[in-house]
This record gives sequence, structure tokens and C-alpha cells, in this order.
Amino acid sequence: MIPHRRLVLSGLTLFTLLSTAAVDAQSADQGGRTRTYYIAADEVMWDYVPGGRDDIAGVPYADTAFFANAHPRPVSTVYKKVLYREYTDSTFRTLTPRPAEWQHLGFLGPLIRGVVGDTIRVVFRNNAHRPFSVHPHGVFYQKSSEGVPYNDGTSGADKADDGVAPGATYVYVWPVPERAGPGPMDGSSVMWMYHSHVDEVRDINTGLFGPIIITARGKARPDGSPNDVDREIVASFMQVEEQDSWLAKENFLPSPDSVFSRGPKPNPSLPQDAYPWFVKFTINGFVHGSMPLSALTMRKGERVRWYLMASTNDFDFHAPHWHGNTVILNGMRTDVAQLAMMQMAVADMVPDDVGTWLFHCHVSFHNEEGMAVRYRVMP
Ligand SMILES: [Cu+2]
Repeated sequence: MIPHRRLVLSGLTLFTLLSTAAVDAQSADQGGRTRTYYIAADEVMWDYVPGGRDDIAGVPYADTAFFANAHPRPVSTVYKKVLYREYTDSTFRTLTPRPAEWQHLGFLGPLIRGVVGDTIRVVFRNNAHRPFSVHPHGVFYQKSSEGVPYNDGTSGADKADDGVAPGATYVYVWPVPERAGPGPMDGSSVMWMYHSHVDEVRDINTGLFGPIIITARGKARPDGSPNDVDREIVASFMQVEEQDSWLAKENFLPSPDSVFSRGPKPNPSLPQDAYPWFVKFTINGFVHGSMPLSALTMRKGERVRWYLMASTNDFDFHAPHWHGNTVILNGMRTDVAQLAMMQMAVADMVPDDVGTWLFHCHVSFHNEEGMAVRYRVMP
């Protein structure tokens, strides 16, 4: 068994090297650089309310049930998840420290950056217990770097990316052509996302989701960030359906299948109206203001770019709303954005109103269930 498995892995490695060489040549043609990220799928515990406080209300956290007749029960805020985490190199021994300005990413995967003309390489190690992948939006991929299994007429090496086995490593290669960068109505950078797509709904609800930012050619600093922006913030509005996580049973949920339409019905002894307690209405994995205020602090007059995205579940419609300040979104002034499932949006703010402000979903029951954080504007 083991020698056979090694043979398969070495075949994949050879294929990956060849494929990478081909795309690197393409990258050189476009004049960009290759940016390599070492990202693992790791099983970790995540606390939706670190610190145990509802910092919107300013009181100790206590669960509230949405449906009036919900059976009252204590609600855990800690769940085992599989998250994308960045490492310093291919040994996957040392986590790359997340800088202070990106602490707000919470349970999202590491930020992947590129500039038009670059090539992004993701060296993906699956440290979890079932196959996962990395599927990107927006950037260019050949069939060997799509990260999705379906009946697409491919075979052999073109299937190796579809799901990476536990313990295995695979290299995804994504060139960044013009059509992955800003369009005529965009600013200097655009947002995309990446996620596991072996089983899209269950993989994402398990936690495998992260941001990609692509900057226009000629408008980037050496690190890839847009040179006309002082502060970048990613906010992912996600209705995490923990009952659809692959780890639902390990998290003591009644059924790994949806209480709605998919699969067998949950434990009949569980009242249907207990629904909210295993659905987390989060921004980047934080609920009820549990994102540290220090993670979303900016200065008056800074050019702040907000990258917004939503998750994949049936009701993942969101209406991000900023108190205190306004943004430019799609060329228009507003203080409420709109996100459908997996939609991405970029909003630019130059805050002029000093203070601590609410940033929340304006779908009222999402807000009540904790889809809210605070941001702070310093003088
Ligand atoms: Cu919402």
C-alpha cells in the first residue's frame, strides 16, 4: 500500500513540476513575477467569541435564540474547523505570522496577492482527514489547477488537483492576465476568493475560504498592494452552517446534514426551531462584535479600501452597513452595500468622522444573531 501511494505522489510531483515550468514560461512572457504561497488545510479549534464578550452590547456573551419558541440551551462558541493557514516554506513547519493589519481576517485563509502579469503559485498541503482542494475565482487556471471534480472530459494528471488526499501536497498555478485585474469601472485593485471545492458547500462550511486581491499593472507597491490606498480591509459576511461542516459530528451537532433539504432529516428529538444555535452569522468568523477593535482601526483622512464578500449558503444575502462614514461603491456614494451568494464588492472610504462605529449586516435577523463588528477612526 505504502509503496504504491509513494509512486502516485511522485508521479504527481513530476507532473506538478512540468506544469509549473510551462506556466512560469507564460508568466515570464507577461513580464510579471511569480508569487508563491505555502498554504495548508489545518484542523484547528476556532472560537467565534474569543474573550467571551458581546462587544456590541458591551456585556458578557450569552446566546439568544432567534425563533420565539426555541428551546433554550447553552450554546458553544468553539468549533473544530479546517482552515487554510500560511507557512513560511515547503516544510510546512513554521506558520507565517499574520501582521497586525491583517489580524481582522479571523478564520479566513491567508491573503493571496497578485499584480496583473504575475503568476500565483499555491503549494497546498492537506493536513486534514479528507480530500480538500483550492479553487480560485477570477485568475487564469488550466484544468490541472481548477481544484474542482466534475465531468469536464479530463483525465489523468488533469484530475490530480480535484481533491488533494490527506497528507499529500499539490501545486496550483494561476497566471494573472489582464482580465483578472481591474476593469474600466474599477479602482486600482479587485477582489477574488479561493475555497475548497471537492464538496463546495460542506468544504466552505468546514472553514476553507480565503481572499485574493489583484492589483493593476503599474499601480502596485513591491508587495503587490495598490499604491493609491493606505489601508485594506477584507470583510467576509458568512452564515456558517456548522451542521454542514465535515466536522459536525466531532462538534456534537445533531446531524452532518442540513436541517433543510439535503440528506436525511436531523435527529427528530431536536426541535426544528433550535436552528440558530449551530448557524453562526459572522464577519470573518467573529460574531457579536468579538473582532478586536484594534484590528479595525484607521485614521481620519486615510484612503481605506474595503473588500467585501459573502459565502455560499442558501440564504447568504447580506447588506453590509457602515455607521459614521460613507463609501464609494460601483462609482456611487452609499453606506449600505449588497452581497448575493459568493458576490464580491470593493468599496472605498476616506473616513472623516472620528469615533468607534458599528459595521454590521442590515438583514435584521443576521444583525440580531451577531453579524456585527466595530471599527474605529482615530484623529
Ligand atoms: Cu447578512
